[in-house]
Amino acid sequence: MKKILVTGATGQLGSELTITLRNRYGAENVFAAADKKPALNELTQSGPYYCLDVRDMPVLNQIVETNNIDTIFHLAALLSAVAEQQPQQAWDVNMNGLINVLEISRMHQCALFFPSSIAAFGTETPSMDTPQDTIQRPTTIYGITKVSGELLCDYYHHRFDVDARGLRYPGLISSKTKPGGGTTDYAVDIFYAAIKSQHYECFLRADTQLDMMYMPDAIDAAITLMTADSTQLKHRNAFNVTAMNFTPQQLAAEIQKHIPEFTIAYNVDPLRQAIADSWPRHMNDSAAKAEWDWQAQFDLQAMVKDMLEKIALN
Ligand code: VAH
Repeated sequence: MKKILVTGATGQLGSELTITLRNRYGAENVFAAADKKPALNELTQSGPYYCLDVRDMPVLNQIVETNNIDTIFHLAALLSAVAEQQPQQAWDVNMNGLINVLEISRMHQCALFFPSSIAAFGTETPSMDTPQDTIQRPTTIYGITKVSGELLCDYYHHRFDVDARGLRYPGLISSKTKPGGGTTDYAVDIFYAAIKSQHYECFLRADTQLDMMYMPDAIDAAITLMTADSTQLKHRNAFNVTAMNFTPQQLAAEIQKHIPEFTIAYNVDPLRQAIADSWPRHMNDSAAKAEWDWQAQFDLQAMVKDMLEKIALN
């Protein structure tokens, strides 16, 4: 990877991935792009930044051609809950954006990273120890764009030899950029509430068990996959990866070990509860471990400690 483009660079994953890539590959070699100009911050001040709507093929092509981009981390997408409120827009951004990036990757021989999700599975998928290869009939528009994206990326690899690789991420937890419009956002919001008011009103049921991952592991997984020996990859789009598994009740109990006065209440959002209930409880990520040595570093205890320390400093 020499010249890298990150789309959706102002998002929860994109903002931290861009900074990490700039630290590793040189700020001048990592081009951040997002659909609107954010406030001047570490992202826009630490390296090149473009305003880009990924549906705008001529602008996307011009950015890739001008800068000799050889690797694209395509993160621009509407997340599950916000997508469910505007399914046509979600299909337009998530799928027309992806087909544009795949076409650009084909024309300019770029390697491509595509973030899929546990959302790519549905209620007929085995919910515990969810296999790498299994039935995928998601019931959300976000999940439909993710499984369609996986199939498109595999197609472009087999048909046009595009070096497309992807991960099925669980919920991501980060201290720098809040997520926008996801079903797992509670697992980030709860930390800010715990520090600010020692109380959090959770929009998912107390017993909603989901796979989760701390941002440093999510970034490490993306970069390790994209730099892995492609001859070792039996799967490509997209590897199951997970790091921990908990319910809101279990997360609250871990926070209470640090903030004893912290309390949680539950005000279930039917839309986001229905989305979460359609996802598996725990994925099997043995294929990622076998094919490119995936190994998470943060478990629930380590993540909670680090999150509280980092947010307290913000
Ligand atoms: C969402 N954070 O909630 C994303 C993610 C597994 C969840 O894809 O939509």
